Amino acid sequence: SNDDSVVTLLDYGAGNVRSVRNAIRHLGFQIKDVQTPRDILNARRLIFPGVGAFAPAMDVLNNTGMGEALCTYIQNDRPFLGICLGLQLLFESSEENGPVGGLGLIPGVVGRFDSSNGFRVPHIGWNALQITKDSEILDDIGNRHVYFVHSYRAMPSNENKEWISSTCNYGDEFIASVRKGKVHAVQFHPEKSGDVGLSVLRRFLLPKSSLTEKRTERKASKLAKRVIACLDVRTNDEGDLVVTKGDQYDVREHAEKNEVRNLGKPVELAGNYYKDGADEVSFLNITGFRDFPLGDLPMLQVLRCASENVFVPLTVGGGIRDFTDSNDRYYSSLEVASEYFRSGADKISIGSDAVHAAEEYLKTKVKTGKSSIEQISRVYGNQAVVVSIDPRRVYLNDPSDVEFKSIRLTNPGPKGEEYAWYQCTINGGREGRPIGAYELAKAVEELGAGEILLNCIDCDGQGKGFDIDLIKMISDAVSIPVIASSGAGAVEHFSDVFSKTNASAALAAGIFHRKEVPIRSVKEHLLKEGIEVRI
Ligand code: 1PR
Repeated sequence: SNDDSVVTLLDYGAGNVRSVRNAIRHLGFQIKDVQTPRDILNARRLIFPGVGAFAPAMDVLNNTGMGEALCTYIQNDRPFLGICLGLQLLFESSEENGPVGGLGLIPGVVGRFDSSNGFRVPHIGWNALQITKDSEILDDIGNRHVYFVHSYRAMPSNENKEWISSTCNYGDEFIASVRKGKVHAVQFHPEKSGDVGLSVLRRFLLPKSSLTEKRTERKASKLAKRVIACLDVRTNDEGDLVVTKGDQYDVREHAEKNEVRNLGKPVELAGNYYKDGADEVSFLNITGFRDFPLGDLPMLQVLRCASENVFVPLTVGGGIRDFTDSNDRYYSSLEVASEYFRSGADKISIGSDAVHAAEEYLKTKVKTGKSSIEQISRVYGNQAVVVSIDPRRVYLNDPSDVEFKSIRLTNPGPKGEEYAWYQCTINGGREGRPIGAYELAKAVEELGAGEILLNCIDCDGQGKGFDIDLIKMISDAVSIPVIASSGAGAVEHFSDVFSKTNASAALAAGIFHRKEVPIRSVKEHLLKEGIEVRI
């Protein structure tokens, strides 16, 4: 093969670089994997998508001699693109479980975002850049948003300012990209930033002459509110994996045959939603609590296929827990999650098992390190662990009737009840548990969840709007991002949830599947209402 079409990839095996691979291939390039330090020195161009935590990554680089090779390669001004941790490792040190020494090529310390000033950590989502110098690979970005997901960041200083090509604002002004000669690194994820991200990769991969100059206006902005399309997936009675959608979690047709509602094919719908402007796509394997997900090869196949053409973050949930199969083979929830990550997921979502873990934690006040949330977040980072809450409203006349946090309702209950608490459920709403959504949210944040997907069984599929009372209560209680879910039926419901609560994202299913409102219209409406979105 022609050398020009080959890209060398440094994947030290710590996590999911499938999306980077998919994006490179999508642009028509072949990948050569680094096996030895020599492969780094011989690369024509090198992409280093850092994944996982700083310290283990540095251990691998130091123990294999790759770190030294990387330093030589970069000091010789050879074409390099670092992504996310691949940017952070270039600095002197990081505070992540540290201080831990880095490659030391750029002056500065990588520190944690400060959540005390009301900014949620991790910084997850679409943000715009302030481009400070000519950086070539960023030339198509203009004021469009790119996707970030991280809890640590490097800050601009006098010592490193010659490196900085763009910054971003999130509580602090932090370094979004660096560039010196042919060496580039970005804190955001070009492979997850849709078209604009692919253009960054293209500009790095293609020699300058083959690109047409394109400059747009540069304006900084703030973190965009995300619009997420959700695909509830299950096997129908014929054994095919279909996208389905319930009313208050009931997915049966209630016609003569009582069959599972079939709204289309998962991979196809995910591709459509990506093209229509979804900021993320979620797959929930809604019968995962029954079937062992690693036995669920079709779902893994769905992820593999979807991630080839969808260049925004993918979340998958359903059945993530420790499991012993019929042959007495034990699988940890970490193994289950790892299989999902390898197949193309960027985040995994835990429902039922998070409820068990939170109940246990509240009872014992001890973090055992053994829960699925703890195991997975330790290896893949908090940002990769979403907890899906499936609460049901329980009406009350008097808030002191329960030990759980209750709220005064904006709209009283059917018997005029003025209060409610939100009871967590497991197994797709089939079983109520003695814990409220508020208590669960706080507990899972402490255990290491990086985001909360907040459903509401009462509102699911009703198209009457989100449960603003619930979403306000939860998004004010935690400092991790909250995704509002259940009940969207019109564009106004999205502006409502963003103007009345601190939700970071809104997720919907039925409204998109039934093609009532395209995602694009939701975004246009939000923009018109003065809410920051990625267009
Ligand atoms: O418990 O870890 O195995 O995870 C199971 C996952 O599957 C959980 O995230 C749970 O929310 C989900 N799930 C289980 N049963 C159902 C069901 O519908 N019978 N679906 C289900 C959850 C809720 C949302 C839905 C929104 C928006 N669906 O995902 O997409 O409510 O819908 P709308 O916009 O149409 O109102 P585990």
